[in-house]
Amino acid sequence: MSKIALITGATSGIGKACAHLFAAQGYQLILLARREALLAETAKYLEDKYAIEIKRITADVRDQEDLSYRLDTLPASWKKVNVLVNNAGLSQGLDPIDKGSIQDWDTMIDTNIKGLLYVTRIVSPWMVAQKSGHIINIGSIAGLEVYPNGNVYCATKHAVDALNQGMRIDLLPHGIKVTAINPGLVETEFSKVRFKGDEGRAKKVYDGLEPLDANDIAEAIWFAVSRPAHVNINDMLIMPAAQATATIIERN
Ligand code: NDP
Ligand code: 8X3
Repeated sequence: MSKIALITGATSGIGKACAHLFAAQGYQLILLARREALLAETAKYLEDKYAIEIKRITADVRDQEDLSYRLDTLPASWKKVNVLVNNAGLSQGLDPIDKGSIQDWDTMIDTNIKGLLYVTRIVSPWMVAQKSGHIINIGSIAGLEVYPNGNVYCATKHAVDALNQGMRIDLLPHGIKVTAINPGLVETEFSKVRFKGDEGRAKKVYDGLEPLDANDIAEAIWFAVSRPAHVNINDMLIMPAAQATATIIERN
């Protein structure tokens, strides 16, 4: 059987670009996200184009019980996951700490930290049993720096950075590689989601610069995954050429 990659957040942006790239490399895919119709559309396109098999998991990474049920009931042959891309994540709002929405904070913490942990807790024992695997955690420049009003989103991505390091230590004896991919500005649905559908505000984030696109990040993920067995990329920080730090951006 071909290699298997499980990609969370596969309906859009970086996760969807990864699904396309891994499919092109002949991987069988387990694609997970909440929007069933988009998941089905991507899966059908890739199955037809690359003659690969795809399992769709319509699930919310915050719902531990449902997630557990859906992943645990996969056939045994599909649990031989070679690559897990922990990508599902989001930002909600951009407010100072004294004005932040508690609901936004809960959503980010539950998705970016707890959701990533829930998926990892289910899949990592499968990798331990087979004594191999590669976990790719999608962090961010926001996990290495803190910017004004980024407070809770930055905290969740700092947590991803810590978890990435912790996973690497704990899974080292089991032959499992762990890599963080930390992007700067990537134009996806991310800002539309952050600003709750305000397309004008979302577009302004990328005004006057050429941001990364989702495929730039998928290619970096593929680079990490395709290294020889004795090489691990611990982490990678990838920025648009016009962005030096989270806040220093050259706009024309
Ligand atoms: P998108 O909004 O385009 O994609 C996010 C994906 O995550 C969607 O497929 C969405 O699917 C999924 N998702 C969100 N919440 C959940 C949930 N509760 N359960 C399951 N799936 C979920 O954004 P990006 O592609 O940009 O974001 C991907 C990752 O990259 C995130 O972790 C983000 O923090 C990170 N990142 C993004 C950067 C950027 O500038 N865009 C820069 C640095 C990091 P659905 O809605 O169907 O569930
Ligand atoms: C997404 C990049 O700078 O909007 O993680 O936080 S940023």
